[in-house]
Amino acid sequence: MCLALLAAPGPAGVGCLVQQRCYQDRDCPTGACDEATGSCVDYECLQDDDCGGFPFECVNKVCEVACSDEPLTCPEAMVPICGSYCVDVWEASRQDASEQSAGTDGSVAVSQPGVIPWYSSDAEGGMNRQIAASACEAAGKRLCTAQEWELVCSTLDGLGYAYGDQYDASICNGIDTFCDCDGDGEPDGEAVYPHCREECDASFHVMPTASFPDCTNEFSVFDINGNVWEVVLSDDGINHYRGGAYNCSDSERLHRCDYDGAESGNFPSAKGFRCCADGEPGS
Ligand SMILES: [Ca+2]
Ligand SMILES: [Ca+2]
Repeated sequence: MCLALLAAPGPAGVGCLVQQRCYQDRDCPTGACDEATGSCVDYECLQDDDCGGFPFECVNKVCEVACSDEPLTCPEAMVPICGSYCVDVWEASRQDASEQSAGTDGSVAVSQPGVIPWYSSDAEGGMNRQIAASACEAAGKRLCTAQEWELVCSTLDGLGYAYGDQYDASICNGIDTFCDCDGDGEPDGEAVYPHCREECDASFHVMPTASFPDCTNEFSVFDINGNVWEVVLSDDGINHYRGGAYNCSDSERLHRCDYDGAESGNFPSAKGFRCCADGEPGS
């Protein structure tokens, strides 16, 4: 347990913070790194572009979301966000994917329920922002930015997870979801609890998209937390994955909407994506 000394700013969401320091902005999921002190500080924007552009704007040096009331028409299997952009309802999959197989056709990304998503655990190029972006572009879409992805996950309410602020091991596909704590050889269903995997057997595994009907939010997107990580657009030369996966040893932390799974060595595994698109004004 880490009970004290948390008042000092530090890398957010990393558990016990006392011995930790940040080295760059990506160590601070919701802010910026003051490299002189190694502390996370609130990010200060100067212009809207610093926040990612519409619907994100800079108000008094703080990035805020300013939605449009104008209707936006999205391609099939996508939903409009904030009158600004569209996002895939389901994690991306290959067009020959099935309930049992992720498929092999790497030509185009598809958003569909009930199939194994397109993902890779290969540390070397099995999945990255370039592969994901070109698969999205082949579908007439594009890769989501980090800001877009996080708004889809946390909504305008700034939630920790799509389904709420408290980690619930049974709602999305994480490492605790299939805990068998009563030892009857079957997953315990709604009786699973945070970090049960540390005490009980758990046959954690990837699942077809939309297998968890409550793993969604007001935008009606599915599996934004868990199942497979989702790479987002970045310009710092590093692959950034969001949302956590089915096999994260600390799903409570890594599934968070504000957690940035920046690629490092073999981390993360189970890397997938979902596409965004600009949409068409009007209904
Ligand atoms: Ca059981
Ligand atoms: Ca996911």
